[in-house]
Amino acid sequence: VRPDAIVFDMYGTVTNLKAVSNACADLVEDPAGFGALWRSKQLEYTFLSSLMEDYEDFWQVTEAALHYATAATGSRLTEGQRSSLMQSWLRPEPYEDAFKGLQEMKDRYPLAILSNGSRGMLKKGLNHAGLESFFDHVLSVDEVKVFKPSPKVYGLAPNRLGVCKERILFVSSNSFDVVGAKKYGFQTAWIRREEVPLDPLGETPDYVVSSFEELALLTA
Ligand code: LAC
Repeated sequence: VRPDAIVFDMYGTVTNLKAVSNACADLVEDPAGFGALWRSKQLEYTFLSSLMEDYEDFWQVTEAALHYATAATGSRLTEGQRSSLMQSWLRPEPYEDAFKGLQEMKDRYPLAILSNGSRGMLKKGLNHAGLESFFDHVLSVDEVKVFKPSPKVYGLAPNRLGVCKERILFVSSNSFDVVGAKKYGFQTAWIRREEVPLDPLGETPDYVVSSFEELALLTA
């Protein structure tokens, strides 16, 4: 596979959510359940916000989802604790294989991030993860005020990179994201970080890989 550029999803793909899990572990009774509910509501609210055409950025959506998860689980959190849970989103860590794979791919391709994250979250997050220098472009949905999987979001990449969509390989661990990216017209690779099935919607991804090292080999 030899695309002209590779574009990556951020959360759960390049960086993990360990800081979020750790923050939950310190503050709530059932951290795994709480964390999963928080993440799923966060994504649900992105979809709702897009459908209602009433954009609130990823930080606001994440905060709303945290309020929901807190209320639904009957957790008691002080304002300070809530804030420390939110701050954990600004401390993403790179997956180990992502760091290695990106190092190899960086020499061969222009690389970009295309994420639901707000500009501020992405800037702080990539800086914290030590990944800033890997990416030629960091594209946030903030620019189009709608979330993935809107084609308007994916359309940011060809525009900014100056590469036509068919020549871009888009990589995400989030099933809905690869489905949307494929529908838009990218080549797609699903990085299967968890034992979950693919959403049976739309077309299947062009490639399924288990790590960034495998992805680096595939694009060598
Ligand atoms: C992102 C979410 C989907 O980074 O993880 O866009």
